[in-house]
Amino acid sequence: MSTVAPAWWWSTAHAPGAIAVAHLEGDARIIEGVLRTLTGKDAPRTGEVAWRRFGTIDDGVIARTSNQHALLMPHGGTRIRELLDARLAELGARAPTGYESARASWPEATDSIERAMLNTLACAASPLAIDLLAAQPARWRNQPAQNFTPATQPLCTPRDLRLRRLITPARVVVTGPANAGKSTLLNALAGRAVAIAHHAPGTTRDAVAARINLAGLVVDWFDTPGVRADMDPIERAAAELAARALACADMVIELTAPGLGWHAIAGAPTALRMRVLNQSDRSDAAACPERAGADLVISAHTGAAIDKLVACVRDSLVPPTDIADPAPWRFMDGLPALPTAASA
Ligand SMILES: Nc1nc2c(ncn2[C@@H]2O[C@H](COP(=O)(O)OP(=O)(O)O)[C@@H](O)[C@H]2O)c(=O)[nH]1
Ligand SMILES: [Mg+2]
Repeated sequence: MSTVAPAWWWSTAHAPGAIAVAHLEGDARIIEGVLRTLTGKDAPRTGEVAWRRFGTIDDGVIARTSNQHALLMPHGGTRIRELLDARLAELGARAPTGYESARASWPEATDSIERAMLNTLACAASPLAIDLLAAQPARWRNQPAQNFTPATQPLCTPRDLRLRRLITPARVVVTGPANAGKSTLLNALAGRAVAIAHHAPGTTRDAVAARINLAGLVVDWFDTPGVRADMDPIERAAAELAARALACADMVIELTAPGLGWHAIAGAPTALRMRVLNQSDRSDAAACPERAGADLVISAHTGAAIDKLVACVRDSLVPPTDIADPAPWRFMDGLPALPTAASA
């Protein structure tokens, strides 16, 4: 039996009203104990509604909507709410947190997993998340040993974590020598002038970031200033910002152009890496030595192979096989434990 404390929250606004509505949810025997101590009488049975005294605080109606859930409806005075909050806290109930807080937000959902999914959908950054999230309640319900007790141990697989990039944008950091075309590339991807692109070195005096949609995957794209010996204080500060972005990058793109060479830059050890040769439209691009080390050759000016770059970054961060995998996705912490091979 679960010993998780019951959750207690209000679904009416924190303002005076005739009636207020509060929810008590948790293990059936625990909420029955809480209601018995609060009212001095047995809790209503599932499906029943009863009038009860809430100790010396007030009187009102209790509706037992399910084994694990009851609605309490006292009068809607703010003082009554405060006193009930304090009494319920004394009895061990607490405000829902994390995974459970989804319960409060989606009363129309049929169960906890659907509420959690709707909560996540509401804050998912990427269009690619929509269908996959919508499919999750059915996948979790089909798990034989599932019990919906919030798991305390982190049970995320690498796939679970990669797929979370659909919800919270991954960080893509572009590095490379001055004049490689880093700012031009960002502007081309963003479809507008986000960064100043100019052939004078030191033009990017700020670590510019933009949230961009890479064919369904939304990422935070960081344009960094080239590092030079004679940087002024503003450029140096920008370079420090860039170093910080690099340290927590999910992906580092080394960008260069014909004649500028490859410059390996340190970054998060776990970051995915890609080498891209830009300015393929130039006449000297076909035979330049940088071509040999490039994963991809593009032109930020003409747009050549930009669609390939977009697909490549998207599919590296969130592989299509992760999306196609029919296994349930642990899209937030606190979801039920899946049966392991040993327990299944
Ligand atoms: N021919 C050509 N020039 C480019 C391309 N991308 C950028 N440039 C030019 O290269 C210069 C430096 O570009 P910028 O984006 O400021 O480079 P950054 O220093 O890496 O940010 C500018 O004059 C751009 O117009 C490209 O694909 N082809
Ligand atoms: Mg620049």
